[in-house]
Amino acid sequence: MSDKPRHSNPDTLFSDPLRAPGPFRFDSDVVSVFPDMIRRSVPGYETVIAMSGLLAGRFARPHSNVYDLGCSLGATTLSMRRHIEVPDCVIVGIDNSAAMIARCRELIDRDPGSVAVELREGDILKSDIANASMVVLNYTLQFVPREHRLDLLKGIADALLPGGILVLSEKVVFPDESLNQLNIDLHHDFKRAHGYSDLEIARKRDSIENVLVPESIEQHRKRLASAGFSSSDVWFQCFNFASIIALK
Ligand code: GEK
Repeated sequence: MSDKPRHSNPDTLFSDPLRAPGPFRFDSDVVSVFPDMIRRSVPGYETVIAMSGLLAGRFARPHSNVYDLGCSLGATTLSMRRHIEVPDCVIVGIDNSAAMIARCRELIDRDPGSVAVELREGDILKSDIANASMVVLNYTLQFVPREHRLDLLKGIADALLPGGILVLSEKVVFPDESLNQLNIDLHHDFKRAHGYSDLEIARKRDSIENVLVPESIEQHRKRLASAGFSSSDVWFQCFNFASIIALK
């Protein structure tokens, strides 16, 4: 499976102690280092992206749409494109960062895959989602204000065809305080092992606080049930990063 990370500049965004970090934004600076940043920051990222492709191979239906919500540079879109074999299936990638979508377009244009890909610059809370056999939210719901999460998931459940699937990957918190702290510490060990300094880790944490709002696996599963999904469970977890599949 060739789901290797594509070339990216090394992420040094938080290495300069004299630069005030400010709240994290998906701007052109982040875009230029994004593949390196996410691979070194999210334990299990490459596995989740590769397995999203396998899931698409199984769940994509002919004459339907497959959505990649918060598609960033299209890693999930490209992985799914490699595995979808049914006719007349369109992958719709949506992201509200203009810089992300512009770069994503270049990468998709370069990809030889034959499955149709439609990219939209826009807010996933306002996007039309319909006739879906599969929807993926890989590390995106955590950036959506909590008060809008249920409505978004209800819209996804309504848009899914019978037998459709949602893949929801998130940073998570744990109800048990000791386990929560252990998983945070292990995540920081993971980042250190990938070359981030303690200063970079601390500055990124300050910058992303209040922008990325994680919830527990229990909270996600409860919300998925309220949104209309008949079953859900974790299929992958590494420290405080988990991926859930939910069936309509
Ligand atoms: C990957 N899925 O490589 N509407 C549209 N896009 C949004 C919104 C919104 N309301 N909120 C955030 N985003 C990707 C990684 S990154 C995760 C996803 C991370 C977008 C935002 O612009 C960014 O591109 C993406 O969601 C989150 O598998 O950086 O930790």
